[in-house]
Amino acid sequence: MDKIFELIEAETKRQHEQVQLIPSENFISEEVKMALASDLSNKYAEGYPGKRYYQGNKIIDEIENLAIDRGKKLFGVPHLNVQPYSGSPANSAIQMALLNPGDKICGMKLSAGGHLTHGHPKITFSGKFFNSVQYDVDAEGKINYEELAEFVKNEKPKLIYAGTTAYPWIFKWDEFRKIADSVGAWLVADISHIAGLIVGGVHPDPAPFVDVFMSTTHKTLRGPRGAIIGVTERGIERDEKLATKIDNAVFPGMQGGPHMNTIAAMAVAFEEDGKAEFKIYAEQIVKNAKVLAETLKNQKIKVFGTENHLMVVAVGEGRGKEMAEKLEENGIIVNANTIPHDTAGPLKPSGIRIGSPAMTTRGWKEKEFTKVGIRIAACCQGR
Ligand code: DSN
Repeated sequence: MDKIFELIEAETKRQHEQVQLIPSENFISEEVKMALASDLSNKYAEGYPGKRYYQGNKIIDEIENLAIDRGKKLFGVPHLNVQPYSGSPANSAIQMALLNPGDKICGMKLSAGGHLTHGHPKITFSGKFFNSVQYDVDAEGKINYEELAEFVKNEKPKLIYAGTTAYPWIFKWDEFRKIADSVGAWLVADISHIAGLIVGGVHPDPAPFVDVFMSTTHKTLRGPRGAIIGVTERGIERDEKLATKIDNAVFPGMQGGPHMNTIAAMAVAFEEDGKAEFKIYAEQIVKNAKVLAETLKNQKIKVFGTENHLMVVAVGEGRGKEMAEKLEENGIIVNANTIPHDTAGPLKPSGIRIGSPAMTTRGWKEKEFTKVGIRIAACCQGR
């Protein structure tokens, strides 16, 4: 056997033998996997359905239209682009569509749980080409909406991100809307982490409040690695050309040929995400995360969260990486993460981030999450 297949087999075994608690990871269905490994990978299809630059795309058009229709229904939006290769390219395309170089962009600080592509200064596309201002969270890791309103009124950004990678609380979309309206800013939701919770009905839906949203499709949505950009009714009311601007920014603005195997796999996942079983899955994700957080708190561990699928756990100043490695030795996979107002900095963070989506897919319930919580606490406390 080619060495690469031996390695793939070894990785599959690792994924199933260890406890996977990285909140952004999940397990895809066999059907999603079949679409990903299909001959669609062979086809070039630059352009959009009905407007391709290459011949031989009639079936491809049907596939992309099916993915779009299923996604639009799932998220209740009038326009959806399914071509972004992943979350960072999707955010870059949104910024290209809505901003000019040097415009002011506002996102949550990375150390507070925000994402690199939401204006992290200096080293990212969004922080280098735009004038970035960043908001923080309070001592409990929550957004203070009054302070954010003041901050935005002073800074007057052109685009505001509501979205995070390590935020364990429910977003107040209506507050974000009021704040964006106070300065006439575009409001963009990055729902990459919580999209599955939204379509599963356990987190409020941003669509009535934001202009645009984006999401990766491989986290709580349990689809392939890829991303979508949705344009809402509100966004189109504000600018009737918004959908075209977004599409043009994705292709030809940022990308070339779409990955049609990924788009077909998204269509499969969207069908799965619309089923009644998926709602039960989404509810169980939140129940499991809550039980895990409570178990850790009962062991006198400082936990930020949780109202969703993840929590950030303080493990001692600068000791996040060391603790993540120790947990790995015990078969538990998490990632080191900054805690709110971390004094040790992002390269030596003081926390770990833990999430429930993957093990919930594997059938774990409260009993298993309580047990693993006790094990994690013992590791953190050197027992
Ligand atoms: N890497 C993703 C996560 O783990 O949350 C965000 O891009």
